Amino acid sequence: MLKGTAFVAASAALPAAALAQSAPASKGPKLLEMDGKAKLHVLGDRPLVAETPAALLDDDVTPTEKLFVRNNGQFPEMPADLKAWKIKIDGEVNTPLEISLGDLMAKYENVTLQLMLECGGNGRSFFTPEARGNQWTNGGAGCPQWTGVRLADVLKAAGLKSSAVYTGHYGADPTLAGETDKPTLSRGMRIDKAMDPHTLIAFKLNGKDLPLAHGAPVRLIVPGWAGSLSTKWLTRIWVRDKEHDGPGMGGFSYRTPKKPIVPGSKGDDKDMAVLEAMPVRSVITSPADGSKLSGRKIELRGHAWAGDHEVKTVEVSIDHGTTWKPAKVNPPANKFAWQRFTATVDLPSGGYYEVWSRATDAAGKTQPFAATNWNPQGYGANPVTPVRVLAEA
Ligand SMILES: Nc1nc2c(c(=O)[nH]1)N[C@H]1C(S)=C(S)[C@@H](COP(=O)(O)O)O[C@H]1N2
Ligand SMILES: [Mo]
Repeated sequence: MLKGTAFVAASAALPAAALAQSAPASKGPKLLEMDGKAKLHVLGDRPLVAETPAALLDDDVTPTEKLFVRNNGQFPEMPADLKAWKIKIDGEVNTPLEISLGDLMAKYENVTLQLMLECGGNGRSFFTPEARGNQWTNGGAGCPQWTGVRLADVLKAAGLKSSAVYTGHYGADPTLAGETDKPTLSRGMRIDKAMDPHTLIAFKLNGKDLPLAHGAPVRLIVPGWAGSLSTKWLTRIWVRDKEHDGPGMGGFSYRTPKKPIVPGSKGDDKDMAVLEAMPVRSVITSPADGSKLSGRKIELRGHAWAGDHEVKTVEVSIDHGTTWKPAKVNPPANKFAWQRFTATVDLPSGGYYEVWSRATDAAGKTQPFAATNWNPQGYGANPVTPVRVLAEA
Protein backbone atom coordinates (compact mmCIF):
# COMPACT_ATOMS: atom_id res chain seq x y z
CA MET A 1 0.00 0.00 0.00
CA LEU A 2 2.79 2.38 0.88
CA LYS A 3 4.76 3.39 -2.14
CA GLY A 4 8.46 4.19 -1.77
CA THR A 5 9.65 7.41 -0.28
CA ALA A 6 12.92 9.31 -0.37
CA PHE A 7 13.87 10.87 2.92
CA VAL A 8 14.09 14.63 2.68
CA ALA A 9 15.69 16.65 5.42
CA ALA A 10 13.15 18.58 7.48
CA SER A 11 15.87 20.69 9.09
CA ALA A 12 17.58 23.47 7.18
CA ALA A 13 20.68 22.87 9.35
CA LEU A 14 21.53 19.67 7.50
CA PRO A 15 24.46 19.96 5.08
CA ALA A 16 23.65 20.23 1.39
CA ALA A 17 25.38 16.91 0.76
CA ALA A 18 22.84 15.10 2.93
CA LEU A 19 20.02 16.70 0.97
CA ALA A 20 21.56 15.73 -2.35
CA GLN A 21 22.05 12.19 -1.15
CA SER A 22 18.42 11.87 -0.21
CA ALA A 23 17.05 13.47 -3.38
CA PRO A 24 14.26 11.32 -4.85
CA ALA A 25 15.63 8.69 -7.19
CA SER A 26 12.37 8.11 -9.02
CA LYS A 27 10.42 10.97 -10.50
CA GLY A 28 7.80 12.40 -8.19
CA PRO A 29 4.21 13.39 -8.95
CA LYS A 30 3.45 15.88 -11.69
CA LEU A 31 3.09 19.34 -10.15
CA LEU A 32 0.32 21.81 -10.97
CA GLU A 33 1.40 24.93 -12.86
CA MET A 34 -1.51 27.34 -12.60
CA ASP A 35 -1.82 31.02 -11.72
CA GLY A 36 -2.95 31.47 -8.15
CA LYS A 37 -2.39 27.82 -7.25
CA ALA A 38 0.39 26.08 -5.31
CA LYS A 39 2.28 23.14 -6.80
CA LEU A 40 -0.47 20.64 -6.08
CA HIS A 41 -0.13 17.02 -7.23
CA VAL A 42 -1.84 16.56 -10.58
CA LEU A 43 -3.89 13.34 -10.68
CA GLY A 44 -5.40 14.06 -14.08
CA ASP A 45 -5.14 16.67 -16.86
CA ARG A 46 -8.41 16.14 -18.68
CA PRO A 47 -10.44 16.87 -16.66
CA LEU A 48 -8.12 18.75 -14.34
CA VAL A 49 -7.79 17.04 -10.97
CA ALA A 50 -5.12 18.03 -8.44
CA GLU A 51 -4.71 17.11 -4.79
CA THR A 52 -3.01 18.83 -1.89
CA PRO A 53 -0.11 16.87 -0.39
CA ALA A 54 -0.62 16.36 3.36
CA ALA A 55 2.24 18.69 4.32
CA LEU A 56 0.51 21.54 2.44
CA LEU A 57 -2.66 21.01 4.49
CA ASP A 58 -1.03 22.33 7.66
CA ASP A 59 -2.65 25.82 7.73
CA ASP A 60 -5.53 26.29 10.18
CA VAL A 61 -7.61 27.72 7.32
CA THR A 62 -6.74 26.32 3.89
CA PRO A 63 -5.39 29.14 1.69
CA THR A 64 -7.05 29.37 -1.72
CA GLU A 65 -3.85 28.49 -3.52
CA LYS A 66 -3.62 25.19 -1.61
CA LEU A 67 -7.22 24.05 -2.09
CA PHE A 68 -7.52 20.90 -4.25
CA VAL A 69 -9.19 21.14 -7.67
CA ARG A 70 -11.62 18.58 -9.03
CA ASN A 71 -13.30 19.12 -12.38
CA ASN A 72 -15.37 16.59 -14.27
CA GLY A 73 -15.58 18.61 -17.48
CA GLN A 74 -13.97 21.73 -18.85
CA PHE A 75 -13.70 25.18 -17.33
CA PRO A 76 -16.50 27.52 -18.43
CA GLU A 77 -15.69 31.10 -19.47
CA MET A 78 -15.21 33.66 -16.72
CA PRO A 79 -18.35 35.86 -16.90
CA ALA A 80 -17.73 39.56 -17.66
CA ASP A 81 -20.37 40.77 -15.19
CA LEU A 82 -20.34 38.63 -12.05
CA LYS A 83 -23.42 40.25 -10.48
CA ALA A 84 -25.55 39.64 -13.57
CA TRP A 85 -25.03 35.86 -13.29
CA LYS A 86 -28.42 34.16 -12.90
CA ILE A 87 -29.46 31.27 -10.66
CA LYS A 88 -32.77 29.50 -11.11
CA ILE A 89 -34.70 27.77 -8.30
CA ASP A 90 -37.57 25.69 -9.67
CA GLY A 91 -39.44 22.41 -9.36
CA GLU A 92 -41.38 21.65 -6.16
CA VAL A 93 -41.61 25.27 -4.99
CA ASN A 94 -44.55 27.66 -4.76
CA THR A 95 -42.72 30.56 -6.45
CA PRO A 96 -39.93 29.65 -8.86
CA LEU A 97 -37.12 32.20 -8.65
CA GLU A 98 -34.62 33.46 -11.12
CA ILE A 99 -32.24 35.63 -9.18
CA SER A 100 -29.09 37.49 -10.17
CA LEU A 101 -26.01 37.06 -8.04
CA GLY A 102 -26.16 40.79 -7.24
CA ASP A 103 -29.70 40.43 -5.85
CA LEU A 104 -28.80 37.25 -4.00
CA MET A 105 -25.96 39.04 -2.21
CA ALA A 106 -28.14 42.05 -1.39
CA LYS A 107 -31.41 40.34 -0.39
CA TYR A 108 -30.27 37.51 1.83
CA GLU A 109 -28.19 37.51 4.97
CA ASN A 110 -24.50 36.96 4.17
CA VAL A 111 -22.69 34.44 6.35
CA THR A 112 -19.02 33.47 6.61
CA LEU A 113 -18.08 30.01 7.86
CA GLN A 114 -15.05 27.73 7.74
CA LEU A 115 -16.37 24.64 5.96
CA MET A 116 -14.90 21.33 4.84
CA LEU A 117 -14.89 20.49 1.19
CA GLU A 118 -13.89 16.88 0.49
CA CYS A 119 -14.10 14.81 -2.66
CA GLY A 120 -16.18 11.63 -2.31
CA GLY A 121 -13.20 9.74 -3.73
CA ASN A 122 -10.73 11.06 -1.17
CA GLY A 123 -8.53 8.16 0.01
CA ARG A 124 -9.31 6.07 -3.08
CA SER A 125 -5.66 5.07 -3.64
CA PHE A 126 -5.77 3.06 -0.39
CA PHE A 127 -8.18 0.49 -1.83
CA THR A 128 -6.88 -2.97 -2.79
CA PRO A 129 -7.40 -3.91 -5.53
CA GLU A 130 -7.27 -0.52 -7.19
CA ALA A 131 -10.68 1.14 -7.64
CA ARG A 132 -11.61 3.09 -10.78
CA GLY A 133 -10.94 6.83 -10.76
CA ASN A 134 -8.46 9.46 -9.63
CA GLN A 135 -6.01 7.97 -7.17
CA TRP A 136 -6.44 10.42 -4.30
CA THR A 137 -4.38 9.96 -1.17
CA ASN A 138 -5.84 12.20 1.57
CA GLY A 139 -5.48 15.50 -0.31
CA GLY A 140 -8.90 15.76 -1.95
CA ALA A 141 -9.92 17.90 1.00
CA GLY A 142 -9.51 21.37 2.45
CA CYS A 143 -11.15 23.70 4.94
CA PRO A 144 -11.17 27.30 3.77
CA GLN A 145 -13.53 30.11 4.72
CA TRP A 146 -16.60 30.56 2.54
CA THR A 147 -18.96 33.53 2.34
CA GLY A 148 -22.41 33.25 0.88
CA VAL A 149 -26.09 33.01 1.69
CA ARG A 150 -27.86 30.06 3.26
CA LEU A 151 -29.47 27.83 0.65
CA ALA A 152 -32.27 27.35 3.23
CA ASP A 153 -33.13 31.08 3.14
CA VAL A 154 -33.47 31.00 -0.64
CA LEU A 155 -35.55 27.81 -0.58
CA LYS A 156 -37.81 29.34 2.09
CA ALA A 157 -38.30 32.41 -0.13
CA ALA A 158 -39.31 30.15 -3.01
CA GLY A 159 -41.56 28.19 -0.63
CA LEU A 160 -41.06 24.43 -0.55
CA LYS A 161 -44.07 22.34 -1.44
CA SER A 162 -44.77 19.32 0.77
CA SER A 163 -43.64 17.18 -2.18
CA ALA A 164 -40.09 18.63 -2.00
CA VAL A 165 -37.76 15.83 -0.90
CA TYR A 166 -34.53 16.25 -2.89
CA THR A 167 -32.46 18.76 -4.86
CA GLY A 168 -30.77 18.53 -8.28
CA HIS A 169 -27.85 20.88 -9.02
CA TYR A 170 -26.62 22.28 -12.31
CA GLY A 171 -23.45 24.15 -13.26
CA ALA A 172 -22.26 25.93 -16.40
CA ASP A 173 -19.18 23.81 -17.17
CA PRO A 174 -19.05 22.23 -20.65
CA THR A 175 -18.56 18.48 -20.78
CA LEU A 176 -15.18 17.05 -21.71
CA ALA A 177 -16.50 16.69 -25.27
CA GLY A 178 -17.32 20.42 -25.23
CA GLU A 179 -21.12 20.14 -25.04
CA THR A 180 -22.91 23.01 -23.29
CA ASP A 181 -26.45 21.66 -23.67
CA LYS A 182 -26.07 18.81 -21.19
CA PRO A 183 -24.72 18.77 -17.65
CA THR A 184 -21.21 17.51 -16.93
CA LEU A 185 -22.35 16.42 -13.50
CA SER A 186 -25.68 16.96 -11.77
CA ARG A 187 -25.92 15.70 -8.25
CA GLY A 188 -28.42 16.40 -5.50
CA MET A 189 -29.19 15.87 -1.82
CA ARG A 190 -31.98 15.15 0.60
CA ILE A 191 -33.97 18.28 1.38
CA ASP A 192 -32.97 18.30 5.07
CA LYS A 193 -29.31 18.73 4.12
CA ALA A 194 -30.32 21.54 1.75
CA MET A 195 -32.11 23.21 4.68
CA ASP A 196 -29.11 22.90 7.04
CA PRO A 197 -28.00 26.45 7.86
CA HIS A 198 -24.37 25.50 7.00
CA THR A 199 -25.23 24.64 3.38
CA LEU A 200 -24.34 27.77 1.43
CA ILE A 201 -24.64 29.35 -1.96
CA ALA A 202 -21.13 30.80 -1.80
CA PHE A 203 -19.56 33.66 -3.71
CA LYS A 204 -16.40 34.29 -1.72
CA LEU A 205 -13.49 32.05 -0.81
CA ASN A 206 -11.20 33.31 1.97
CA GLY A 207 -12.69 36.80 1.64
CA LYS A 208 -12.16 37.20 -2.12
CA ASP A 209 -14.37 36.58 -5.15
CA LEU A 210 -14.32 32.89 -6.12
CA PRO A 211 -11.57 32.10 -8.61
CA LEU A 212 -12.68 30.34 -11.80
CA ALA A 213 -11.13 27.03 -10.70
CA HIS A 214 -13.33 27.00 -7.60
CA GLY A 215 -16.61 27.89 -9.28
CA ALA A 216 -16.72 31.62 -10.11
CA PRO A 217 -18.90 33.50 -9.71
CA VAL A 218 -21.05 31.31 -7.43
CA ARG A 219 -21.22 27.71 -6.18
CA LEU A 220 -22.81 25.48 -3.59
CA ILE A 221 -20.95 24.40 -0.47
CA VAL A 222 -22.46 21.30 1.10
CA PRO A 223 -20.01 20.71 3.94
CA GLY A 224 -19.26 17.23 5.28
CA TRP A 225 -20.90 15.44 2.34
CA ALA A 226 -19.31 14.26 -0.93
CA GLY A 227 -17.74 17.28 -2.66
CA SER A 228 -19.58 16.52 -5.89
CA LEU A 229 -22.70 18.07 -4.30
CA SER A 230 -20.89 21.41 -4.02
CA THR A 231 -21.72 22.44 -7.58
CA LYS A 232 -19.36 25.01 -9.08
CA TRP A 233 -20.49 27.63 -11.63
CA LEU A 234 -24.02 27.18 -10.21
CA THR A 235 -26.92 27.95 -12.57
CA ARG A 236 -29.89 26.02 -11.23
CA ILE A 237 -31.32 24.17 -8.26
CA TRP A 238 -34.18 21.93 -9.23
CA VAL A 239 -36.28 20.90 -6.23
CA ARG A 240 -37.45 17.34 -6.82
CA ASP A 241 -40.22 15.08 -5.55
CA LYS A 242 -37.89 12.05 -5.63
CA GLU A 243 -34.18 11.22 -5.47
CA HIS A 244 -32.42 13.19 -8.21
CA ASP A 245 -31.39 11.23 -11.31
CA GLY A 246 -28.87 13.50 -13.05
CA PRO A 247 -25.40 12.37 -14.24
CA GLY A 248 -23.52 11.20 -11.16
CA MET A 249 -26.57 9.83 -9.32
CA GLY A 250 -26.89 6.28 -10.63
CA GLY A 251 -25.01 2.99 -11.00
CA PHE A 252 -21.76 3.02 -9.05
CA SER A 253 -21.32 6.83 -9.13
CA TYR A 254 -21.05 8.31 -5.65
CA ARG A 255 -22.74 5.18 -4.32
CA THR A 256 -21.40 2.70 -1.79
CA PRO A 257 -22.46 -0.88 -0.93
CA LYS A 258 -25.28 -1.36 1.58
CA LYS A 259 -23.59 -4.63 2.54
CA PRO A 260 -19.87 -5.32 1.91
CA ILE A 261 -19.02 -6.78 -1.50
CA VAL A 262 -16.04 -8.90 -2.54
CA PRO A 263 -13.12 -6.55 -3.30
CA GLY A 264 -12.51 -6.42 -7.04
CA SER A 265 -15.91 -7.89 -7.92
CA LYS A 266 -18.33 -6.25 -10.33
CA GLY A 267 -21.02 -5.72 -7.74
CA ASP A 268 -24.69 -5.06 -8.41
CA ASP A 269 -25.78 -1.45 -8.52
CA LYS A 270 -29.05 -2.44 -6.82
CA ASP A 271 -27.04 -3.08 -3.65
CA MET A 272 -25.62 0.44 -3.64
CA ALA A 273 -26.88 3.54 -1.83
CA VAL A 274 -26.02 7.21 -2.33
CA LEU A 275 -22.88 8.29 -0.48
CA GLU A 276 -23.82 11.21 1.75
CA ALA A 277 -21.63 12.20 4.73
CA MET A 278 -17.91 11.51 4.47
CA PRO A 279 -16.26 9.20 7.01
CA VAL A 280 -13.94 10.15 9.89
CA ARG A 281 -10.35 10.91 8.82
CA SER A 282 -7.15 12.31 10.32
CA VAL A 283 -4.16 13.58 8.39
CA ILE A 284 -0.74 14.30 9.84
CA THR A 285 0.39 17.58 8.27
CA SER A 286 3.73 17.88 10.08
CA PRO A 287 6.24 16.31 9.88
CA ALA A 288 5.94 15.58 6.17
CA ASP A 289 6.07 11.98 4.99
CA GLY A 290 9.70 11.12 4.28
CA SER A 291 11.19 13.68 6.68
CA LYS A 292 14.69 13.28 8.05
CA LEU A 293 14.66 14.47 11.64
CA SER A 294 17.67 15.86 13.44
CA GLY A 295 16.37 14.81 16.89
CA ARG A 296 14.03 12.25 18.45
CA LYS A 297 11.28 14.58 19.61
CA ILE A 298 8.44 15.15 17.17
CA GLU A 299 5.95 18.00 17.51
CA LEU A 300 3.21 16.33 15.55
CA ARG A 301 0.41 18.38 13.92
CA GLY A 302 -2.58 17.48 11.85
CA HIS A 303 -6.27 17.90 11.13
CA ALA A 304 -9.18 15.56 11.67
CA TRP A 305 -12.79 15.73 10.47
CA ALA A 306 -15.78 13.45 10.21
CA GLY A 307 -18.58 14.33 7.79
CA ASP A 308 -21.62 15.38 9.85
CA HIS A 309 -19.93 14.70 13.18
CA GLU A 310 -17.42 16.29 15.45
CA VAL A 311 -14.15 14.45 16.08
CA LYS A 312 -13.94 13.30 19.69
CA THR A 313 -10.45 11.81 19.95
CA VAL A 314 -7.25 11.41 17.94
CA GLU A 315 -4.57 8.96 19.03
CA VAL A 316 -1.06 8.51 17.70
CA SER A 317 1.17 5.45 17.53
CA ILE A 318 4.80 4.85 16.60
CA ASP A 319 4.67 1.05 16.92
CA HIS A 320 2.16 0.08 14.24
CA GLY A 321 -0.81 0.42 16.53
CA THR A 322 0.46 -1.75 19.39
CA THR A 323 0.23 1.22 21.74
CA TRP A 324 -1.54 4.55 21.33
CA LYS A 325 -1.19 7.92 22.94
CA PRO A 326 -3.95 10.57 22.94
CA ALA A 327 -3.36 13.75 20.93
CA LYS A 328 -4.77 17.12 21.94
CA VAL A 329 -7.79 17.89 19.75
CA ASN A 330 -9.08 21.46 19.36
CA PRO A 331 -12.76 22.24 18.90
CA PRO A 332 -13.79 23.20 15.35
CA ALA A 333 -14.05 26.91 14.43
CA ASN A 334 -17.71 26.15 13.70
CA LYS A 335 -19.72 23.06 12.84
CA PHE A 336 -18.33 21.37 9.68
CA ALA A 337 -14.82 22.80 10.12
CA TRP A 338 -11.90 20.43 10.62
CA GLN A 339 -10.15 20.17 13.98
CA ARG A 340 -6.47 20.67 14.75
CA PHE A 341 -4.69 17.91 16.66
CA THR A 342 -1.22 18.06 18.17
CA ALA A 343 0.97 15.62 20.07
CA THR A 344 4.54 15.50 21.29
CA VAL A 345 6.09 12.17 20.37
CA ASP A 346 9.43 10.96 21.74
CA LEU A 347 11.04 8.29 19.60
CA PRO A 348 12.84 5.71 21.76
CA SER A 349 15.84 5.62 19.39
CA GLY A 350 17.08 7.02 16.14
CA GLY A 351 16.12 5.21 12.95
CA TYR A 352 13.03 4.57 10.85
CA TYR A 353 9.56 5.04 12.29
CA GLU A 354 6.06 5.12 10.94
CA VAL A 355 3.87 7.59 12.76
CA TRP A 356 0.17 6.80 12.72
CA SER A 357 -2.88 8.84 13.71
CA ARG A 358 -6.42 7.61 14.09
CA ALA A 359 -9.51 9.67 14.79
CA THR A 360 -12.81 8.67 16.39
CA ASP A 361 -15.96 10.68 15.82
CA ALA A 362 -18.84 11.58 18.13
CA ALA A 363 -20.83 8.63 16.78
CA GLY A 364 -18.05 6.28 17.98
CA LYS A 365 -16.68 5.44 14.50
CA THR A 366 -12.89 5.03 14.32
CA GLN A 367 -10.62 5.00 11.26
CA PRO A 368 -9.77 1.43 10.24
CA PHE A 369 -6.26 0.14 9.51
CA ALA A 370 -7.10 -0.57 5.87
CA ALA A 371 -9.66 0.76 3.40
CA THR A 372 -12.93 -1.06 4.05
CA ASN A 373 -16.21 -1.49 2.15
CA TRP A 374 -14.48 -1.76 -1.23
CA ASN A 375 -16.61 -0.52 -4.14
CA PRO A 376 -15.92 -0.32 -7.88
CA GLN A 377 -15.50 3.47 -7.99
CA GLY A 378 -13.67 3.69 -4.70
CA TYR A 379 -15.58 5.94 -2.30
CA GLY A 380 -15.20 6.32 1.43
CA ALA A 381 -11.67 4.96 2.07
CA ASN A 382 -10.41 6.45 5.34
CA PRO A 383 -7.67 4.20 6.69
CA VAL A 384 -4.92 5.19 9.09
CA THR A 385 -2.14 6.62 6.88
CA PRO A 386 1.46 6.39 8.09
CA VAL A 387 3.96 9.21 7.92
CA ARG A 388 7.46 7.82 7.57
CA VAL A 389 10.35 9.53 9.34
CA LEU A 390 14.04 8.84 9.73
CA ALA A 391 15.55 10.12 12.99
CA GLU A 392 19.28 10.67 12.85
CA ALA A 393 20.13 10.73 16.54
N1 LIG B 1 -20.17 22.27 -12.08
C1 LIG B 1 -19.34 21.41 -11.45
N2 LIG B 1 -19.29 21.43 -10.11
C2 LIG B 1 -18.47 20.60 -9.45
C3 LIG B 1 -17.65 19.67 -10.15
C4 LIG B 1 -17.73 19.67 -11.56
O1 LIG B 1 -17.05 18.91 -12.25
N3 LIG B 1 -18.58 20.56 -12.17
N4 LIG B 1 -16.86 18.79 -9.42
C5 LIG B 1 -17.34 18.47 -8.08
C6 LIG B 1 -16.44 17.65 -7.31
S1 LIG B 1 -16.41 15.99 -7.71
C7 LIG B 1 -15.75 18.14 -6.23
S2 LIG B 1 -14.88 17.13 -5.22
C8 LIG B 1 -15.74 19.60 -5.93
C9 LIG B 1 -14.33 20.14 -5.94
O2 LIG B 1 -14.31 21.53 -5.70
P1 LIG B 1 -12.97 22.36 -5.95
O3 LIG B 1 -12.48 22.07 -7.33
O4 LIG B 1 -13.33 23.78 -5.71
O5 LIG B 1 -11.97 21.87 -4.91
O6 LIG B 1 -16.49 20.35 -6.89
C10 LIG B 1 -17.69 19.73 -7.30
N5 LIG B 1 -18.44 20.66 -8.09
MO1 LIG C 1 -15.31 14.89 -6.02
